[in-house]
Amino acid sequence: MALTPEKFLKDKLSPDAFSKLIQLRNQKLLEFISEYIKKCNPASVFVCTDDAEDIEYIKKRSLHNGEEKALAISGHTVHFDNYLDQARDKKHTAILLPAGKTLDEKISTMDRTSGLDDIQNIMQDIMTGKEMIVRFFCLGPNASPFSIPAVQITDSAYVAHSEDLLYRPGYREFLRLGNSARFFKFIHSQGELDERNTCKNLDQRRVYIDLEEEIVYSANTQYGGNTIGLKKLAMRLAIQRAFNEGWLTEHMLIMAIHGPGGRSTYFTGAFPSLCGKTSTAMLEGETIVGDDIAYLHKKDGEVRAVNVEKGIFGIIMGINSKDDPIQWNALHSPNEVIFSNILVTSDLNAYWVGKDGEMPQKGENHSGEWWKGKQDDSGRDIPPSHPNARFTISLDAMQNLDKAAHDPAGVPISGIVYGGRDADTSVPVEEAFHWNHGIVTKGAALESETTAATLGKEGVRQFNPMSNLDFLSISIGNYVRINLDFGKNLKKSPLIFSVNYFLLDENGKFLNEKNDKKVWYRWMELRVNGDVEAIVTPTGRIPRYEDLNPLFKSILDKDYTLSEYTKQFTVRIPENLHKIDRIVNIYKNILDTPREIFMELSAQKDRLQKAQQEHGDYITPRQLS
Ligand code: OXD
Ligand code: MN
Repeated sequence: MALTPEKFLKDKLSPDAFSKLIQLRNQKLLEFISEYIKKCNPASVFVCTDDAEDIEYIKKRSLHNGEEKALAISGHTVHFDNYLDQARDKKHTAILLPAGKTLDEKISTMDRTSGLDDIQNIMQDIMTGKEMIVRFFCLGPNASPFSIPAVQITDSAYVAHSEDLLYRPGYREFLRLGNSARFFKFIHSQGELDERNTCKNLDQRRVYIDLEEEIVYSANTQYGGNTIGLKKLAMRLAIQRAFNEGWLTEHMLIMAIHGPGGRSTYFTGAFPSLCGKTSTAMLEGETIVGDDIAYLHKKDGEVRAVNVEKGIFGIIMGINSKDDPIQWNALHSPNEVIFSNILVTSDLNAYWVGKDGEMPQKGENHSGEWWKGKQDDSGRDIPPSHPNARFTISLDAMQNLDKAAHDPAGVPISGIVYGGRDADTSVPVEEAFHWNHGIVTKGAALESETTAATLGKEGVRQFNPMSNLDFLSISIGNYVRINLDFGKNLKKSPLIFSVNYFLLDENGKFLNEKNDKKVWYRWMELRVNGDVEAIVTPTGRIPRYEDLNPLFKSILDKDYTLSEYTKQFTVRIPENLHKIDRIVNIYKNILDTPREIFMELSAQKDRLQKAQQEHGDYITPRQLS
């Protein structure tokens, strides 16, 4: 007769580990853990509670296993992923769907039965000789109606350590909820490792999301975006839950912009990876709630949001003391930081592309021993750090953490921002006319050029609704529909904006500097509070020169000229019309596209064509005011 999970666990685990699990009084949890101990067959199991000594054990294990190495500054470590495991593997990531169910072809899916067979084979005995770690987390603030408890099983102490910096502790949450905990489940194994402690069997790399059981499987990979279950893997599960329950899971930062008289106005912002999301959330003078994933609920007619995380898995390329003083300080102070895929110099310091100072001539990086001029197998120079090299740090180490960051009730949202990597179409900042106009033309129509955050070619313009395409577990049409519906019955709707940090002039030069965004956010803050007027264009409302000029002076000490303003805010009619055609064609092929999409896009096209007849292809703000 098969043993009950309790009996199996009692035989298999140390008395200490068993007692930690049994205290949680959750049968489903015991079943899940015992099933994967049987399957993965680890040599031992460590159950990690929220206690400091358990957490310390994980950190020590990571160093002991060689998954992380200590650097010169106290608390800093470095981790390397395999040279070919440096980003999210979209090709081997799939949502498992039961027979007969389909999603749009832009969402990677797979038949559930074949997917489960495949992953169960891969997971068989995958932890032989290794220690399995079981950890508990809380997605969102502790004891909050927004939050979702989660359990992570992994054989990587690096993954478990990263999650400690990134997520709120969950053992007590499980204790509090007992059998009523509706939790997400994550099971990860890095599989066999090579002499550098990086994954050997990349051909067996898999990330499968089983919506039915709310389990995510990840195997033969170490890169955080593929392995840190609670990050982008949990997001797919949460998008489905949000859809079923009428709230939103978004790829969004949350921050407070500090306007006149010390007022705090909260914004969320959605950007694809490597498009300035973290640097926006970190703007000097403002305060951060979160930089990547938000849950949004409606409460008493108001939109409120929480940061699902409590730390940053940020892109390090380009961080320098002038543009990013807060991150710079945090990365140079003795606190816990895990660097990944940077260059480590012989004196154990971290170097990355875009850091202040001279580039070292040699060191260790994601390719192993590195020297200036080293080339890969195809003859391309290997940069000192990978463009997707990261740092993992707790937000508590940041001077700019917002005072409401851990509030279980979330923060009230007054503005929602969408931005992508767009060389030629949208102006640097623009307000939508109303909720549906914003959701459709700024969010659902978002396009961005691909970046190093995912494997594959960079710089290709891609459709990426709300910057969330990679993480959707429901159809695109349904996803846009819930965003449209979310705007109904609000006492005061948040204003919706687009930003574009990547606009180029006719010679391919950026029209803005990195820090100009400080001004755009202060302008949006003034708009939300009704303090400034705006100019109406066919695509939305843009700032007046007379409002931006003093903001540039006071915030950046810059003399912002009328000619810069005119170049940046000229409405580019042909580019905007082409974009509408591209987006309409996409939505025509999506089954359940809400009709509001076609209505808003067609109205925008009419406005653009009318303006074109009156003013020509390129219309300056002066012509419209
Ligand atoms: C991330 C991503 O790591 O979106 O946040 O790739
Ligand atoms: Mn992200």
